Amino acid sequence: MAFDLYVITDPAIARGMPHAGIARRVVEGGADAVQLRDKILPGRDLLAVACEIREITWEAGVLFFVNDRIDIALASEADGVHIGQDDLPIRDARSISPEGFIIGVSVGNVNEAVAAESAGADYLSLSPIFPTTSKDDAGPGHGIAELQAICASVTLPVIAIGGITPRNAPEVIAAGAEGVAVISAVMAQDDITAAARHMKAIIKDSKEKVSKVR
Ligand code: TZP
Ligand code: MG
Repeated sequence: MAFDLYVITDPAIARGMPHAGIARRVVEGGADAVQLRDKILPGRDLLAVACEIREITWEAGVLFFVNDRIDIALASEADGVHIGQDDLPIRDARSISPEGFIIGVSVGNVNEAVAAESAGADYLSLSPIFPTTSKDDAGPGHGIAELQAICASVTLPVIAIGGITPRNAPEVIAAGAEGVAVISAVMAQDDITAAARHMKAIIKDSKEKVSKVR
């Protein structure tokens, strides 16, 4: 699983561009994973969008995740689902998933990270690392120290989310994150493809520097 650049779709931040248009552009810019996140669309419409993104990501060999909705992830043959602490428990999600289905879990501290790993998550995310206005209830930033502590306490890949920009991405990777997930650093930019390409280059460069040091 390559997770360097993981992009979460948000049409509002992309000034009205639809989810599939965003997916097409970020895939062109080298995103390794796309997550469809929409808290408003009815299930039927969300499934139609998921199927469109599934086509785009399949063609490009990019991972595709659906936020929260395992039903939509399964029906669209997504690679996986991304769930939070209040969503379906990991073991229940696993029990209705096919072999190889990827379950990502949001965690907020070391205890939740260790619990998610032992319940069978495939990757974890910590959010927000830095303050962000892209998610209403994101809360204050956890900071780099919490990210480091989580990365040190599990063997699963940890994705860092929230307030990540080309400027601070290197310290996030240096703290042990396997990749970064972004909305505004890519979607709020005029050229979404170029912004994704720039972010990906910074992440790859940071990972190379980290691997030389370790
Ligand atoms: N989950 C936690 S923070 C966040 C999500 C979806 C928003 C990340 O957006 P940005 O613009 O990259 O801070
Ligand atoms: Mg959620």
